[in-house]
Parts: sequence; structure tokens; C-alpha cells
Amino acid sequence: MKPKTFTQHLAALRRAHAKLINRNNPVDPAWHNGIYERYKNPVITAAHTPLEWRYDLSPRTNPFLLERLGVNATFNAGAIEFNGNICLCVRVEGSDRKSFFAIAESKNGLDHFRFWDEPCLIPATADVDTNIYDLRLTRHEDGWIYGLFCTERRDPAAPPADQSSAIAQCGIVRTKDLRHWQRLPDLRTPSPQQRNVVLHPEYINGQYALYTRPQDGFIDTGGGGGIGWALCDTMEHATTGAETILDPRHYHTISELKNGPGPAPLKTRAGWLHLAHGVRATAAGLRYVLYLFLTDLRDPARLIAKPQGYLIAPVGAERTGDVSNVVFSNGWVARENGTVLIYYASADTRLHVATTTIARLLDYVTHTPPDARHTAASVQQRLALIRANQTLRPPAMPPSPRRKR
Ligand code: M1P
Repeated sequence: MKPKTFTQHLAALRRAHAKLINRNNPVDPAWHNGIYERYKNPVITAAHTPLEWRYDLSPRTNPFLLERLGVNATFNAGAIEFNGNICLCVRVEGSDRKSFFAIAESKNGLDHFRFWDEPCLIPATADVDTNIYDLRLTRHEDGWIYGLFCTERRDPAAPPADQSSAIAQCGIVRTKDLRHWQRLPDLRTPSPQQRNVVLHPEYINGQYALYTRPQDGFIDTGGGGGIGWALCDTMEHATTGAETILDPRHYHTISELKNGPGPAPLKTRAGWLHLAHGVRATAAGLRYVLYLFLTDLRDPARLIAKPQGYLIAPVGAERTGDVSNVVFSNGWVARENGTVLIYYASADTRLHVATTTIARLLDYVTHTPPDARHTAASVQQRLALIRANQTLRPPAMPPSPRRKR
């Protein structure tokens, strides 16, 4: 067989890429919990990134059509409705382990996501970021769209033998069009490290409000941890006062090791709806799941409802990848008709969508009992459910097929 020419090889790559980004994404019929739908395919994978970002497409300089700059993963995306479409600010991780942000857009938010021609150009501060990731988008009532993300630099106190200790802080950009990003000074808080910081969409008594995740060390939260709340006067030189913890960690729960805010909360008639991640330790490593809670409409730092357990945990193929047993979310969108699109990544590798409605999420968050904290009380919760069901008249069963005699 004759080897493929450059042109044939490139045509095959283009066909495969077009097929991938144009495929429909049906609901997964095998999944049912009533709370949300899952979908058959991830919405964005590394293979969705444009060929121009990975290959030198010139037969003169790249006669073997080699991939020059690989993409390792696409995950943890901020999300926003923009000009009627869904735009995701995706964390794209190159094969060199550096992450960057890129906008991918879709009409329905479920499939046909297409990256804009070029990734986002995020200006660096004087203290250049080594890596940036996990951007949360907030459309603030001041008229700007803010992006708060994690910026990481090597810990200057780490000895030369330690090439992994870092200082994580919150970087800030703002934009009006998702194309031009104005970099503002990094957030300053009383905590030595910060990850997962989120801007609340409304002023609180004339101040900006932030959900934080204070931590003492780069990996361990240490004495810190829990989802915090802090106020600051301006985003242009954002400096907060003391953080108060609104959702602490608890022994033997889904977030005993650490937790962190996900996307900016959604405003509902019953309160601010929050999506967050919780982490526990297992013999196989850390397990990240997503959970929901509600805070007071007038005082968003006051927790008013928190169901026990998780909302989303990895299932099936979602379980494996670069960092297995992880689901993470920093983006969701509530549409005007009440639909909610939840973007979650699995195993720090690929991005998925789940769909639900504000009505279903409020029902879930207000009618699921809170964590009972110990087994005996947990069994009581389940007994209450079972016994209430026992008082119901048995539903009419479909007639069983008659046997032929
Ligand atoms: O690997 C799982 C997640 O770990 C970190 O999250 P957290 O700070 O809450 O532990 C982040 O690096 C995140 O990007 C990643 O998905």
C-alpha cells in the first residue's frame, strides 16, 4: 500500500476533527436519579482543540505532519451565556503541563462546541505566573465580566531539591467581550495560599464579596480550609479583611479533607444556590465529588440548607484519567427558561455537561436531609423514607403477560 501523502493525511485529520466537533450528544438513557440528566459524550476533549493549535500545517516545514505542540487535557471550565450562546472558558493543558484558557462556544450548550480561533491572552503581572488554571466567570452588577483564577508560582522558600512546592493565589482579569482581558493585581487576603476564589455577582453594602478557600500549604489546607467569605472595597487592588468560614469541613463526610467553591452562585427565589467540590481521602488517593448548598438571599454568607452527600460523583469512564476519581466544576449557566447547564470535568482530563432546572435543584437542596453525622442517625433518615413509602397504596403494576397453556 502506498503511504499517505501529506495532503491525504491532513484531509483525514480534518475529517476526523470535523466529525468529532459536529457529533450530537444525546442524553444517556441509562442514567436516572431525577435530579439531573447525564449525556453520552464529553462536551470537550483534547481532540476538540483546533488542529492549527497542535500541528505545523506546512508541508515545507513539517513534511511528516508531526504534532508539534500536544494538548494533554481540556477540563475545569468557567461558563457564561453570551449573546444567546453558551461560552466556556476552558482550562486547556498543553503536553508541557502549562494550562491556558480558551473560549469554546455552542448554541445549545450540549454539543457542537467550537473553540474560537485563538486562546485567551491573559497578561502576566510583574511577578510572572508559572501556571494559571480554573477560571470562574462572574457577570458583576458593576458592568464587567470578571475571571478569577488560580495563579501558581514556585515557592521561593523551597530548597532546590523540592521542585513541586508552590504558592497558589487568586489572579483577577476582567473583560466585556471575552476577547480582551484586563489583568488586575492578584487578590490579597490574610491567608498564605488561596485557591478556588469566586466573585459574588452583586455588591454587598457597596462592597465586592468573595468566596474563598483559605489554606496554609500548597496541597494541604492545614488549619485553613472550608469555604470562606470576605469583602473588599475594590477589584482594582483587591485586598480583603478577615475571612469567615461559611461551610466548614467535617469529620467523615464527603469533604472531610478539603472543599472549595465551584462557580458563582445562582440567585433563586429561595436563596443563593451554590455548587462546590468536596474531597475525602481513600486508600486509592483523593476522591473529589460535587455538592450543593443554599445561602440566604439577603446574607449570602449564611448557610440555610445543605443536603447530605454528593450531587455528582464520577461514574463509568469518568472515573479514570490523569487524576482518577475526580469530578470538579467551576462553571454553570442558568438559562431564562429555568434550565441549568452544569459543566463538570472528570479525572482532570475532559469536560461534561449535566442538565437540570432551578426547580429541581431547589427541591433537592431543601428536601434532602442534612448530613446526620453518624450511622445511627443516618439509618433513621432512611427508615423515615422507607416507612413513609410503606404507607402509600401500592401503585398499579402493569399486567403481566398471560402464559399460553
Ligand atoms: O486534581 C483535582 C483538583 O485539584 C485542585 O483542586 P483543590 O485545590 O480543591 O484541591 C485543583 O488543582 C483542580 O484544578 C483539580 O481539578
